[in-house]
Amino acid sequence: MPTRTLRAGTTAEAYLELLRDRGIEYFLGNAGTDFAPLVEAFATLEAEGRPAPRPLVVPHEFVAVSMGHGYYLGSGRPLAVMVHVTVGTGNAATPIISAARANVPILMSAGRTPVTEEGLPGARDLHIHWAQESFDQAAMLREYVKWDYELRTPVQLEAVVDRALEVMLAEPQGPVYLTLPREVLASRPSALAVTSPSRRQVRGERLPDPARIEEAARLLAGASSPLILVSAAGRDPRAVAALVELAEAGGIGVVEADPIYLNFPHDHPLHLGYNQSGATDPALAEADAVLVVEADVPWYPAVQKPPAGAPVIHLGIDPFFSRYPMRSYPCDVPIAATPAAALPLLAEAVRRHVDPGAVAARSARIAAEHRRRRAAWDAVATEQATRSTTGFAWVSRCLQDVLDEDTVVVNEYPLDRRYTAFNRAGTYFASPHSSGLGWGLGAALGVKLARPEATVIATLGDGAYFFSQPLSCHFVERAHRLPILTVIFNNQRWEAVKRSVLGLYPDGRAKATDRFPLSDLTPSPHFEEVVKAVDGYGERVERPADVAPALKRGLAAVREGRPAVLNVLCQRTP
Ligand SMILES: Cc1ncc(C[n+]2csc(CCOP(=O)(O)OP(=O)(O)O)c2C)c(N)n1
Repeated sequence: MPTRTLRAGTTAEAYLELLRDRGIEYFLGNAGTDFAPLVEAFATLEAEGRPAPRPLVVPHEFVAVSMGHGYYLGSGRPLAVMVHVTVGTGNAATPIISAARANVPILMSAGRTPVTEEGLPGARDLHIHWAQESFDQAAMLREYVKWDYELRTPVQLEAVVDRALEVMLAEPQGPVYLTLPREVLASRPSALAVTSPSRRQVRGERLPDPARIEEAARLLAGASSPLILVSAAGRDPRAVAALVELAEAGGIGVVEADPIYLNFPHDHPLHLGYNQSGATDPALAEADAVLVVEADVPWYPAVQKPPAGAPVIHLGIDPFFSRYPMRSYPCDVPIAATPAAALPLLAEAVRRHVDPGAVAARSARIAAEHRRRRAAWDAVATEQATRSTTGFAWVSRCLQDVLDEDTVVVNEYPLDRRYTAFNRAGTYFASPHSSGLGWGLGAALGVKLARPEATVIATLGDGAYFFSQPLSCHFVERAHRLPILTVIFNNQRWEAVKRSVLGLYPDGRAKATDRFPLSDLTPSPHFEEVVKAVDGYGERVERPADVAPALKRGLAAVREGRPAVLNVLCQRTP
């Protein structure tokens, strides 16, 4: 069995060397006094030319964890994040919730205040070391991580690191949390022998139950208006091609339900669009068999449900969303499997059962509806081009016009997919449905870290920009050479809050008086100035005609290596 000896001047050195051995390329840190052994270890490993993950300083924990999230989306590889004891963990909690709900693995770690009050190297020597101790530090994250543990002795190092990686990479994936007490990191073990490469492999697809594939195929093939609803299958780029194969095999229309990835090419004639919160969709009303693929909320039961007689099939790695406390969607046929593995099998079974004539007729009917919907969306975007106030649809359409093969968009929700066509897997990422605002900018930086050659654009509201720790993000852009274009859809309010009031109180006092306290963000800051603090490019954009040229200027700045921000004053409905 191949082994490697880690020289291990300290446990911290051994830890970093082991992480690199296990494929962790980046270590994003928001440091404190608990990091002293790690800072020393990084310096030692660098001076001695020994392997270690690349350390990147990130000035806010929210950004560091969001970057870890984006890095995984962009590369399919996890990285390590480390924060300062209890207080750093508190700041990291929201993006950890996002990673958990999106099944994104992150090796999340934090120091522990020294346990000993004297006597050991690393023992307490500051007032914080008493007040920062907690009875159960991991409790802050426990509901949202798959595993938590504390490294108690260097003897355990290999076992603990491999356990962390094994659990976070096993499906359904998710973040794990490892605490690292200062005395343990500072301890000086003798050399540690570790197995290398690791013998704790987690590779492998989850294959579906063949009986369920057969059952689902018969239902889809025998229906006259089958429908696919998909939200997150595109996390695995292979699933996009597999979904196309299935849709074509059965002549099945596809609606992306609050998609957080590109799941199905926008221009494909079987693409029927996007479910809109609060709106009904005739495609769902007419469906007589529904396949839900990786969608936690395929429809809003209070607004519209599939017809009572339509059988519902759920396909996904955990089609029951077992970690959600409550969720009651009917499920007649469960298919618990890796979508990229299950969808081709389902396509093949559908082909066996379906009448090719019916497929052709259905496909033609859906393609006509696809064209009709597309034309209506185009009309909305074009009409906004000549308004005096800029509309969200028009900004989205202008963005479409600057997309090229190498552009990736990270959307913290204002970009409307109806007006921006994404057609290739891995070119679009949106915020997880837990919606911990502030995720988008950090996630976009993570995508840029994963794909340095890509042009990365972050789209977010003025509300989300506030939440994103913007100066930390812009610092990271410059310090770590990760320039991206940030487009702020600035409607000068939290419109989601206002809309929820209108939804709940359609005839209420707030509407009648046009007063929506606690949702107004005026006077709106000169957001475009913030990025100038890191020598970036900022521009305020007011008129529809200025959007496209501003996007080109912003992208030109990014290509020169400068972070760029466009503060676009616009309204959802101009
Ligand atoms: C951390 C966090 N705090 C508060 C909220 C509640 N919230 C949801 S949407 C929203 C408004 C976001 O404003 P903006 O990004 O400008 O988008 P808009 O709704 O105006 O389109 C708020 C405050 C949240 N989702 N996350």
